Amino acid sequence: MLIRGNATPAVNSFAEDVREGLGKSGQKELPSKYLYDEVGSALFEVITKLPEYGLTRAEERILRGHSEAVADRLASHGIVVELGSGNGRKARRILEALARHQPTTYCPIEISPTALESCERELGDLAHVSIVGFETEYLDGLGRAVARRRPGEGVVVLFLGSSIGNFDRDPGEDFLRKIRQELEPGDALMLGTDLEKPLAQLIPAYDDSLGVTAVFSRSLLARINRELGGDFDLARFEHVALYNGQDRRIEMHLRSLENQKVSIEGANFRTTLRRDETIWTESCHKYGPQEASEMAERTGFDCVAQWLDNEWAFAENLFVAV
Ligand code: AVI
Repeated sequence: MLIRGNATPAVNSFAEDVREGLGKSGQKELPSKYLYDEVGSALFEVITKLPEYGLTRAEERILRGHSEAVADRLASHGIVVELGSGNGRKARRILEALARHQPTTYCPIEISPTALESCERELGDLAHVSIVGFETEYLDGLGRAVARRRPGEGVVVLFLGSSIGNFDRDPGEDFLRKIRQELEPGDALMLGTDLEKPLAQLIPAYDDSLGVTAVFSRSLLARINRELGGDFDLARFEHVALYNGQDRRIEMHLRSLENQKVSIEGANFRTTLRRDETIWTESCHKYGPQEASEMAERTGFDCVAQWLDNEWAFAENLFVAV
């Protein structure tokens, strides 16, 4: 079942966000959420398969190896809500394990109807699992999924893939607090956090040899051209992934290769870019292994378990709402 919500950010708010981000007097920026339209999400799916990007495979190994242990701790949790499920593939092991204890409802939350349809295709064969997808923003969907709980039934929220890392640290914790507000004590949150690692490994993960991440980043300019009537010449921008050691994050930027003017008719906006000036498109924060339990403590959870991958520094953290 697919329940539609207020998913589609209005063209107006896209235009407004673009105008605001590119109109800044200092560092120009574009909100990374606009990278994940149908085209960007398909490109991100390819990124997850790249040899340089070990994050997704690390998380899959952990989930494959430890889903039974998770399910044993969460035996009364019959509702699984995944924030940003993509095609739902990562939830399979957890759902299989939980459904061995009781019938389970899987609620993927996505702004993309195509992703929700692939969840149904990907997971429709699971015994004792019913799928109720919500095409809406994360917190709206979470509230609606939680409202389906029966008396005594627990909820598990999956926020996987280190998506928390795409928030700045303080707003990320605010978001965890908002998740907590939707939950009851004893409900759980599985939170994936990508860990700090040597730059020789980290930089290529965000600047791969095939250039897929560069295309992904530039796809945001193509989206502005398509949806807002922009005239970005994509060939005049180069993808840059740099590590900000103070904030412990990868920053993805698009660097202007020359002095240029850009006009975005649908946003009623014009700007100029100097040669080497950048547009900041995404941040990917990295964590210390102990940082998740500190975040849990500050946001109303207890980190009751953590699993690490042996090949790629990544942590899957199990939080329980206190
Ligand atoms: C979606 N998110 C967790 C990815 C990351 O690693 O932060 C986004 C990404 N951007 C470029 N490569 C991956």
